[in-house]
Amino acid sequence: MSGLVELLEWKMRGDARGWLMPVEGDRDVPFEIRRVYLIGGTNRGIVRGAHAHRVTSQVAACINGSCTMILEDEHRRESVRLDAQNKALVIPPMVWHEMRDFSPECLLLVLADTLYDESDYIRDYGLFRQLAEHDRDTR
Ligand code: T46
Repeated sequence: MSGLVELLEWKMRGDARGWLMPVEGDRDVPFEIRRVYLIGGTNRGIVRGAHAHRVTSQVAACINGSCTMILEDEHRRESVRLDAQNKALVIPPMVWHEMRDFSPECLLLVLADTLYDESDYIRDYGLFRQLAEHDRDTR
């Protein structure tokens, strides 16, 4: 069984003037991008996320500072430190995710393949486990 953490390494193009990092839908992320959001101003002790999405796929990278992302599916719970602008994490649908240990000035960029829809969220952990285990049993 492969791991839950799938990282993408975005290419940074640099010259004497500094760097530029392009991110293109269907090329640098595994979907067409329909939504972009940024998360900032979060203190170290705060936990964000703590939900899964029914259908949305996302990719997240800390474009400043760092944070830890915890991922969980029906089989396993894994964590990864997002600590470089070009280190992007794939967050598939039906994966519980939490963000913790935000560094000062952390800026988390998230790209999604859907528009915002609250009904896509599973925010109840018990319900998430039930649905994930049901999916596994019917596969
Ligand atoms: C996720 C993790 C990584 C909107 O109005 N539009 C949006 O596109 C989003 C993402 C959120 N919102 C509103 C909904 C809430 O009133 O922004 C508020 C904060 O959202 P939430 O509490 O869900 O934020 P996080 O940091 O817990 O989770 C976010 C995303 O919502 C979520 O999809 O995967 O970051």
